Amino acid sequence: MTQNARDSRPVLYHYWRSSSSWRVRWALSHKGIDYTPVAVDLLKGAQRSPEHLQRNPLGAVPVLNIDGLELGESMAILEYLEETHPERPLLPAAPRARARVRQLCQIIVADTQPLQNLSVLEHVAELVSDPEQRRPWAERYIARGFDGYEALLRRDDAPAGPCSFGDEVTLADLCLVPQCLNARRQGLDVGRWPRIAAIEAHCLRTAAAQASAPEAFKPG
Ligand SMILES: N[C@@H](CCC(=O)N[C@@H](CS)C(=O)NCC(=O)O)C(=O)O
Repeated sequence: MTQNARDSRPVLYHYWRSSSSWRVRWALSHKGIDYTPVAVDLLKGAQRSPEHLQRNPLGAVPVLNIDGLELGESMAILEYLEETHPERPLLPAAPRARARVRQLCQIIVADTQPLQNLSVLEHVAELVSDPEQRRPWAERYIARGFDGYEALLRRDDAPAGPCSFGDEVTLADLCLVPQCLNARRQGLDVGRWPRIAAIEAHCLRTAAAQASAPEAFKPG
């Protein structure tokens, strides 16, 4: 890697309303890392362009170009930022606590969001033509994920505090709050999960959440 590549400002390929992109924008804002956002218009299929497939063969955002590394998968990006910019940590210090935060992240990142992302819903629409019949698909998987997340928050060993894991914002919140927006877009009432709704309200009052929120990147 050349020194120039290491020194240059990171470039984030993202889409304003993508929850996976918001996770990364939020981490960059939280850690005070200056970056250049480049929009990839998912509604126009720009994620499947040869140019973007070169960046990420899965045809998805986000992709962060940082330190000469072109990195896809939001969790890989978040962990890289955490390791290279440990200031304002987004993971607690103790291994047991870190493991719990990562478990919460995976409920959203692995077991909820992928089941209701754009390409999956487009495919479901090809298979089921009636919108009323296919609507429960996304609802079902988001509700399943939120039920599990809320149950973990209610366990006796969960630390008290306004965030998913105690008092400080962690990677778990960066995964959860954007998924709340997805839930509403799919017609769910997030109030069904009172702890999740309270965490969302708390986090949305932070400067980094607001600076990275979809509305701040909405085109035109
Ligand atoms: N596991 C990936 C998921 C990325 C993902 O699903 N991105 C969505 C936007 S939130 C996307 O690019 N969808 C494009 C498509 O489905 O065609 C990550 O965490 O980065």
